[in-house]
Amino acid sequence: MNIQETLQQKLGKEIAQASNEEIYGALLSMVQEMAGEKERTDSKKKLYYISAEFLIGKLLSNNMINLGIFNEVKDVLAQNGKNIAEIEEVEPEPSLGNGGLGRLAACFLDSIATLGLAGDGVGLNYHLGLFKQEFKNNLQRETPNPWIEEKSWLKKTDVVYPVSFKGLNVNARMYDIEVTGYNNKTNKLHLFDIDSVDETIVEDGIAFNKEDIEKNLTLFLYPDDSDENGRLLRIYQQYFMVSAGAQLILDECTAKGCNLHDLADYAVIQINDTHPTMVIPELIRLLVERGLDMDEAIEVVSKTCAYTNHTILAEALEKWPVYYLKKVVPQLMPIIEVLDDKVRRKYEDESVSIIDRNDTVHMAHIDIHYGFSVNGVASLHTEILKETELNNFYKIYPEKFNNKTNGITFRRWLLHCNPALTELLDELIGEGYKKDAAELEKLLAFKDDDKVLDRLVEIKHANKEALCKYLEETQGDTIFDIQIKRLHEYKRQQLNALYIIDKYLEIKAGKIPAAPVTAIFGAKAAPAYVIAKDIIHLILCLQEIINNDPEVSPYLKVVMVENYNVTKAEKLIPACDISEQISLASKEASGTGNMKFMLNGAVTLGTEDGANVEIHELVGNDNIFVFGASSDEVIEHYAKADYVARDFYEKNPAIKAAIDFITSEEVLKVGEKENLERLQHEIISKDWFMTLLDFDSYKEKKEEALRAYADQKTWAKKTLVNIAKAGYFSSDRTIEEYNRDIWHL
Ligand code: 26V
Repeated sequence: MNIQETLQQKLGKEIAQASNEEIYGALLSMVQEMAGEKERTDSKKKLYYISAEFLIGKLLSNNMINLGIFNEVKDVLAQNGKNIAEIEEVEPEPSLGNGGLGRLAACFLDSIATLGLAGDGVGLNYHLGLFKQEFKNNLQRETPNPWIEEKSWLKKTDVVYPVSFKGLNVNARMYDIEVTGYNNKTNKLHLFDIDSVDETIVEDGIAFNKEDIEKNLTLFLYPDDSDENGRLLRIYQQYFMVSAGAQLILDECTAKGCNLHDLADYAVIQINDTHPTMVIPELIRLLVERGLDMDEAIEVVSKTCAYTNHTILAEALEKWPVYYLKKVVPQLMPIIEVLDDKVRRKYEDESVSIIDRNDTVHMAHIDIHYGFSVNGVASLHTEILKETELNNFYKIYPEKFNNKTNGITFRRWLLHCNPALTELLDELIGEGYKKDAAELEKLLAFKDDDKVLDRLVEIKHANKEALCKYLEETQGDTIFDIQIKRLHEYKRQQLNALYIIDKYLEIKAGKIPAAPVTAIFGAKAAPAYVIAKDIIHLILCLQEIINNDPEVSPYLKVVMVENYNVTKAEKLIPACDISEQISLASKEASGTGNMKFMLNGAVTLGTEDGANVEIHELVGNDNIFVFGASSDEVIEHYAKADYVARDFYEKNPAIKAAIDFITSEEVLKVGEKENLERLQHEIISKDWFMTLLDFDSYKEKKEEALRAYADQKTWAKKTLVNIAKAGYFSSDRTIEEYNRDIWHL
């Protein structure tokens, strides 16, 4: 049966007669069957990628691309008067992730399957996911994000594992999502869930009874942890995930003939940040239960587990009070005590202990002592781990530390989101780059080809028009300057906002900019992160003021996209001219948005931070705009505690004017006094992430970029070089390195 016939059979009617919803349902079931019939990757040893987040995005088009049927389906639909883009819109986006860490896990699953490696994901099936963001009165409001519908990619399985908490026994049921490789076999994403979860306990935004574990366990990703019950719930979730995951791993290995003494020959577990760290003591516990002695169990587990660090921010490095662990998972405490004891007997240095003097368990320390590999996610990040943040561990275990610079899957972030650019590349350099991303460099041969440069400009222009249509914005011919990422002070959306105020004040004073700019933001702030929400408030106020000011809006526009997610990123990234990557140097572990923008022909305006450093090395000085203090300088400022924001405020008139504007009459008219004053005070008197330190150099570089844009030919050349050099950032390359150095599948 061909695709047309299969679809009509599933629909029970002609395609032309069916609604978009019906067609989506038929396609989903067809694709699921095709993926299910595909051969599974299999080998003696298998990778388990355990992660609290998998930010997988919509799956229909991606799966059709990977199965090689996308174009055929698109044509069949078109012949029947249906538009694939409208059908894509019917699909809800799975809400299983938060930011870069979760999206990275999703890109990795795609590459693991594409490379034909045996590797499954293990995580949780959050029913309401990460909150949905709404804007009301220029403020962020959080609501639940239900995404699981009757027809879904989730397949309920009969696999159920018992999980015991103190005074509570529950069952973890496994749901599976097929992970299709590009022209290859398939793997699985296993998501554990509890049958008794009850969505109706949520009331008033995202509030719910945090103590009713049987009903709330898999409701939300990162439930509010500003009180003790919230933090306990996080521990319940983490243990539920790793206990079920560990049982699955042992079952699968035993079924393949593993005798548990040789577990490391059958399984390797990649621990994605510290959320799944309890898998280490839990596996030890299960192995002892199944007959190994404690010392051997510890050794076996240590040969099986590897840890990835995704941040150096102290507040994100998880630490749990012993007292919490005793309340939720008392069975793990004796094991964690043994692990701590062994460390203490070997190393006097208090800073590497697992349980500190305040009876707090440092999760990352468990990973480093009892895993065989520790990796950072970009070369600067790994260097900082080795030389500064984890230096005491590096001195003990230099052989464990390694770098794996992040990557992105080109199937989603080029083939799917930018078909016009894909078509041009196919025509110019053939299709080899889809499997071997390094081949993108062939594009450099066209660097001086005016026709090719014109085509690049046309494609960008069309993508910008498509974005405007999607956002229901009018398109003037402006520069699209985009900053999309989680809202955090270290990422410095506030620096961008201060620049916008500065520009606004200049225009009001009669200084007309050379080129009109549209500043686009997308960001969610964690519900309990007060200053982050204040920054969103400021940006929304600026949007209202500037866009409604006829004197200013012809030259400057602000667009804050509501509920930024993967689907929106797929529309925003291909339309971008300037990619804002302006974190305080040393703080952004890698960034992956920076790579997606580069691949789609945007030019980076960024600090020497995370993978920006590697982008800079690849494209050279002419094709990137770099500014700001270096990571060494920043680290020194912290060490000396000599950065004083107020000095910049008092001595720099442009900075002072921009900061004063935050509580000006104009802003207070559309905003909340309390929020704006709090933010202003924070910037003047604290500014922990040194926004003001980089203000002048940011402004100067941004102006340089805006001027450079005016010369369309030279600009197009920059975009071409960025695309051509992006091959290094394919997650296929990253996964090959993980496999070569860590997994050995
Ligand atoms: C930590 C915590 C702490 C408790 C509250 C909830 C929560 C949620 C996430 C995290 C870990 C954040 C780490 C993270 O997302 N890092 C990002 O990882 C990306 C992939 O490696 C990388 O590109 C980004 O630079 C890095 O910020």
